Amino acid sequence: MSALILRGGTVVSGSDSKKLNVMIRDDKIETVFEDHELEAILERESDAEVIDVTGKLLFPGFIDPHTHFQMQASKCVTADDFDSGTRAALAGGTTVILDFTTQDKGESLMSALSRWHEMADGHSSCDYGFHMSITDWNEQVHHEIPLMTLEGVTSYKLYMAYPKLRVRDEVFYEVLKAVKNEGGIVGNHCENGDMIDALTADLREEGKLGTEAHPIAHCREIEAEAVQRYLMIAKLAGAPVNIVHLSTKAGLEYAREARKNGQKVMIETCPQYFFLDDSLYSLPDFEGAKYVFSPPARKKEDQDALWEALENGEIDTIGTDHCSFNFATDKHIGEYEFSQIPNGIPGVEHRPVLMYTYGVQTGRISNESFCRVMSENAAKEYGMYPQKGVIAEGSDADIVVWDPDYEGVISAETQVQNVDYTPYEGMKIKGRAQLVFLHGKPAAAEGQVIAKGLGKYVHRDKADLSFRKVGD
Ligand code: DUC
Ligand code: ZN
Ligand code: ZN
Repeated sequence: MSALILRGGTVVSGSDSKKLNVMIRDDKIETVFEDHELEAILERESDAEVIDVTGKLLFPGFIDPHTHFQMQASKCVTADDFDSGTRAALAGGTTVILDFTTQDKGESLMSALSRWHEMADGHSSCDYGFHMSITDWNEQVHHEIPLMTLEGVTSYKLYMAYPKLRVRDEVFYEVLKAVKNEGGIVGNHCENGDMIDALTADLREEGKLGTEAHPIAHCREIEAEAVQRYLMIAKLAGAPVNIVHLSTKAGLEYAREARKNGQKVMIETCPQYFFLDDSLYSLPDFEGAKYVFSPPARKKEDQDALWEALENGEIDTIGTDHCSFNFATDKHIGEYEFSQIPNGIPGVEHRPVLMYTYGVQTGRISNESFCRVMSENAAKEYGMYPQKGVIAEGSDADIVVWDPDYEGVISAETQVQNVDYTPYEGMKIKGRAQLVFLHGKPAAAEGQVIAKGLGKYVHRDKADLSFRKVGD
């Protein structure tokens, strides 16, 4: 098979950026080389296709470690399934998504995993893997944990909230110990479910049923206490932990303290916690429902704390929690009471442009930090490195040719996501994925998918958490 050469670009990794050429053969990166080698290589590879990417940045394909595609809520299902969700991801430069497989009560983990494979296999345009959400823990499920490792599942999520999903603290403790033995990692939805229920009951009694009640029922203390409790359980279990979708300054401070005391704590946050605030819940005409997700959008003080943490390298990964519900139909299920609004927002398509525009272009983070939180760290934490997360010899040829100068505006009208709004409507962006290679093939260009259905299941290995040193 003849080679493909990307010539003249700047290859970005988590540690540096260098002007380098990249040669792809079939689905792998064959070599990365300097200009002085170009002539000899072109002579040897006389039938190679050469694409000039001068002035562009080359990033390893982005990884979104947090999506919910084709997720069943109590009265509806998400607008994006694996078909549209992975196309939207790819269009924006994301070449791997990790979705949440959720065990039903009484179900085996194997059965839950098979259901997710059925939804995703043959329907995906970017690569995908699965975290496992355990909702019903027992001895049989315990024995399935090593089996999950063999199936390529090394990360888990448990919930402290949501009646159908949440598990008791002792289950957290048991799962943390079992997953630690497998070299995996457990994430937690850090919200105190009992207190959400109690505050919701109070709000109902007071007749406060509009969207502005959502951030009250899910107030900051609800998250902070859950973070603190999770860290205490992890300490007793002697296990590393992942705090997913962290939204508050108070939660961040607990995580910092635990790190200082020697615990291995991974932190994920999401674009919505940088860009959206709780004033949105007071919008007229039920518009606030577009922003009903959990944990909710917070206050400026929390946003500032998260930006500072990102700048300091304290945030490991940025996921989207993409969970799209149409405003015109699904969100209106909760028209008479906020607690009935299906929780979630879209974001899988726009995460790269948002974080690049408002993170890199503003000078808050470097291209290298962007590379770490958008790709490299997730590849390591979730057992995919160096197959994913780096442009290097032998890695999968998943490459984003990034145009740092493109200017545009985010709009639902032009998005690939199959949902009737975007929470980022009208936001200006600078930079975008001009060309996206998946397994060595051009799969998306200028915001549109050009090769559908190339996505494969990523069989993942143990977590490599060495990039987060104990104590930092
Ligand atoms: N939060 C949401 O808003 N939706 C899906 C799951 C979650 O944790
Ligand atoms: Zn969650
Ligand atoms: Zn989620």
